[in-house]
Amino acid sequence: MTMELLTAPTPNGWKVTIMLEELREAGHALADVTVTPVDITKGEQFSERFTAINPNQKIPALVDGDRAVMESGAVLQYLAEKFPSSLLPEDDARWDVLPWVYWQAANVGPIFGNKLAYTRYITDVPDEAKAHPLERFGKEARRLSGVLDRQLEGRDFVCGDDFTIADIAIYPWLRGWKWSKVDLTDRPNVLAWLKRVRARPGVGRGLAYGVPEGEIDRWSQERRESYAKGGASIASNERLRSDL
Ligand SMILES: N[C@@H](CCC(=O)N[C@@H](CS)C(=O)NCC(=O)O)C(=O)O
Repeated sequence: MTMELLTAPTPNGWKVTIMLEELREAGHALADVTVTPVDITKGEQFSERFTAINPNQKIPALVDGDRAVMESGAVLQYLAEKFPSSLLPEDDARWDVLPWVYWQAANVGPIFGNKLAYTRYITDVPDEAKAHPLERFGKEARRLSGVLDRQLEGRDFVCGDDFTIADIAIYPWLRGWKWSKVDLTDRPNVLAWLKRVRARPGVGRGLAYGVPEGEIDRWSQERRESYAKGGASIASNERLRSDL
C-alpha cells in the first residue's frame, strides 16, 4: 500500500523527512512512500484535499491507505510504531521518549516558532509593539534551551545513547537558532548535540528535501529573502482567518 507524506521544507516538515531517511538507515526500504510538496506560501494547505487530510491546515500530514495522520509528533510516532526500530523502544523505555516528543510539540515548536515570526517575519508591526512578544518568546526559548542542555548532560542524545524520535522532533527547531536569534552559545551540550545529529547521514538526507544542494546548512541571500517574504505572508494577521 502506498503512503503519502504531504510536506514542505520547514522545521515541522523536516521532522518527517528526517524520519523517513532514518527509517531507511534502520533497514526499512519504504519503497512505496511518496512525498507531495505543499507550497504553504501559496496557500496550498487550505485546499479542499489538504483540509480533508489535515483539518488544521498545516504541514506535515501523512496518508496511509484510509488513515490520515496530522501533527508532526503523531506522524513520527505513527511511523515509528509501524516500522519498529531503536527510534522508539517498544518496551517501557518508550516512556523515556514520548514525553520529550510532547514537550517539543507543546513548548519548543510554538515558542521557537513565535520567536522566529517576531524576529524575521512580522514586519508590518511597529517595533514598540514587537518588544513584548520578542522578550517573552525570547526568554522562554532561552529557558527551553537550558532545559534541553541539562537533559543532554552526560547523554549523547535526548533520551540516552540512542537517537530517537525525540531528537528528530526537537532538532529542526534548535538548528535554526541563529535565524531565530535564540542565543545558544552558552549551551555547550546543545551545541555538541546539534553537530552530532547533523552528522548523521539520514538527517543530512532528510534536510535536503526541497532545498537546493549546497544550501542545506547555509541559505543563499536569495533564499533568505524568499523565506522572509513567504514567512511574512504566513505570519500576517490577514492569514489568521476563521472562515477557511
Ligand atoms: N503542531 C503542528 C505545527 C505545524 C505547522 O505549524 N506547520 C507550518 C509549517 S512549519 C505550516 O504549515 N504553516 C502554514 C500556515 O500556518 O498557514 C505540527 O507539529 O505538525
